[in-house]
Amino acid sequence: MKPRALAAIMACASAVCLLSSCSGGTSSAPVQSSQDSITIDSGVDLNGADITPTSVQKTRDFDCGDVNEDGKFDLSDAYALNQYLADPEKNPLSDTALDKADVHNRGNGVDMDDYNTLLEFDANIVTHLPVSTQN
Ligand SMILES: [Ca+2]
Ligand SMILES: [Ca+2]
Repeated sequence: MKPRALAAIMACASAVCLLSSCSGGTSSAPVQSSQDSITIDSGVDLNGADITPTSVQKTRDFDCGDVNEDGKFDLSDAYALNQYLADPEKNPLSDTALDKADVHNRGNGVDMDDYNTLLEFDANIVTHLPVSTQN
């Protein structure tokens, strides 16, 4: 097992060496395969984050998260809450909107946690609103 693992590391290391040392080299095949494995390694997380959202089923209790009260949830709701948090006097929200904006630990009012939760819901990191971190 160990020699095999070591061989894999050596192969990987030499591939990296090839990559870094062969700018202008004539053999493109080894570089090609190295780039492929690097792409896969670094792309799994990125792709996972990007691909997962399209297949995620998101749910909301009542009209939770619809801060701008247009009947649906999107990034503009997070924006509306952001504007309110930045300057409540200049960008007031109705009591109903504030209730819908309280998506994180409902009942504790609106703060940056609610805003972040809206962003996470939009990005499919959170799949259900509201969110509670209290037991
Ligand atoms: Ca909305
Ligand atoms: Ca809250």
